[in-house]
Amino acid sequence: MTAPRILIIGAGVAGITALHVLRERGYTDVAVLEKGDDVGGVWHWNRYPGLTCDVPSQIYQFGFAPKPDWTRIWADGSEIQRYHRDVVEQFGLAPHIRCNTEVTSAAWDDDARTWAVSTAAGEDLVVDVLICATGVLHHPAIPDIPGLAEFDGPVVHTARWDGDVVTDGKRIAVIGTGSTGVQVVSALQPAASSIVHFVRSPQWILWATMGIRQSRVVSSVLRRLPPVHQTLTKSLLWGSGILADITTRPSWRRRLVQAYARLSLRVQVRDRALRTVLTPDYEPLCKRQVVSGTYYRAIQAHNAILVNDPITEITAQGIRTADGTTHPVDVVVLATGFHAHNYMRPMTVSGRDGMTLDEAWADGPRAYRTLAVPGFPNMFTVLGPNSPTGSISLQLTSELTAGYIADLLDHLEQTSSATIEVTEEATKKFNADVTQAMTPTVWNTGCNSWYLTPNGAVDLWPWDKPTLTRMLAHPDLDHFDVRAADGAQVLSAR
Ligand code: N01
Repeated sequence: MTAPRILIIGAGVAGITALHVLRERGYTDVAVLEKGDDVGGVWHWNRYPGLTCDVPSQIYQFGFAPKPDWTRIWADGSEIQRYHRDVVEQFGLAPHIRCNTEVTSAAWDDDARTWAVSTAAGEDLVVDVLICATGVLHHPAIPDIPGLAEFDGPVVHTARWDGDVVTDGKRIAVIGTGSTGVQVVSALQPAASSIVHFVRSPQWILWATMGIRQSRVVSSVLRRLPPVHQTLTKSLLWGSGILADITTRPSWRRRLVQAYARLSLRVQVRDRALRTVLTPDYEPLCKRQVVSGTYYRAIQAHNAILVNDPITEITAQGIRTADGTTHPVDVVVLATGFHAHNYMRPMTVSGRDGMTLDEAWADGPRAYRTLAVPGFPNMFTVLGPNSPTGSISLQLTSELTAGYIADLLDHLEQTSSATIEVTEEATKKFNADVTQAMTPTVWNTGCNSWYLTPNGAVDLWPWDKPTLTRMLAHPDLDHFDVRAADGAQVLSAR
């Protein structure tokens, strides 16, 4: 295959990376379709008050687009979103990206060996290669609470924040205690009339001062001296690699971080009864770790109430809990997370012999090394199943994955082949290795988190960064079935 027509779905971190890498590798016929009206993915969709990235900005950036002059050590959502727009402009990616275009279905045509793609606007496209960069935390989970639709005021999910909703001076309810719930409570509490935080499961919260500014002097030095900036970034990336070690294998370092999480609660919450309510019944780090320097102060403020009684009903005026209390509120904020295992669904995807993705994933999402699914030729995922969302840089992972896909496409060109599909055997072996390696991870120590698929598997990368880098460095062509245009198998040269 020469000059394949490539379609990338999604213009978030994964899609922007894939587009840039493929262009750098000489692929010019690349289009990106994006459902939203802007690039940025989660950073476009999430605009709730207090949105901050809890990964240091100097490593929350593309390797190909270093930014020395972040204004904060941990940037807020709007600065990260501006960075994504700037990268798209700076690298000339904009002409390839079409926003406001939702892909609704993609079907593999066995005869033509192409993908037939349809959009919500009724447009039909034909491409040779499909890359799904559709994100993980994208589909908001709306809780099934009786009466939610009857509430007589604004109800807003954090991932679809409505800037017109007034929260200052209002009685606010926040449901959910993940990273988002903790950030939004901290941000809304100071100006609220009252804020009630409904905590079904408390989270361990690591104390860190998130608001530190990066001084202009530092920005100027990093801008003028790229080697210094590179050294800083490399050091931080090396340090962040420890997170993968801590989470995937028991060690003294894991115990140290866990002790720090317990200490963070103990030191900041002196009231014994409140501390008991805020103490989770599982190990720190088991869920996606929450980091905050403000939450414990906010929840102890005079206008804040923590409620851990289960919610039974939402009425027109408030939220009722199992003990019979009704908490009157004006605004309900749902910080209730995402359907994290949907990936490209609800798009209808059908592969070879008409097999749908729902059928292929009937037992939960699975892929080969996060990026290919048997039965779906010439289709790839970036940040697909078992990606290291809990431990390793997603920008790095996206770059490695895109490079790997480019290697596969190069192979198609070099062998004049038409299709490439990962084998069932290699995928089964990879998934068996994942299951085995997941045993000693902290995510597997008995908490309920969005990392778990409905059938209880941990949908994360169970190894460290060197393993990720090695597995995504170059394709093992023996794990792929390569075919010529007439369907004849093309054997690997090795
Ligand atoms: O979502 P979550 P999130 N009644 O799934 C509760 C990333 N992120 O948006 O634990 C009552 O973690 C649910 O309770 P329980 C980060 O990766 C990053 O907060 O199921 N409660 C839980 O407390 C993060 O992990 C940043 O018992 C209900 C909460 O809702 C990921 O996004 C910032 C309920 C959902 O927590 C998701 O975080 C923000 C119900 N019916 C987010 N249904 C950074 O800083 C659900 N809950 C990078």
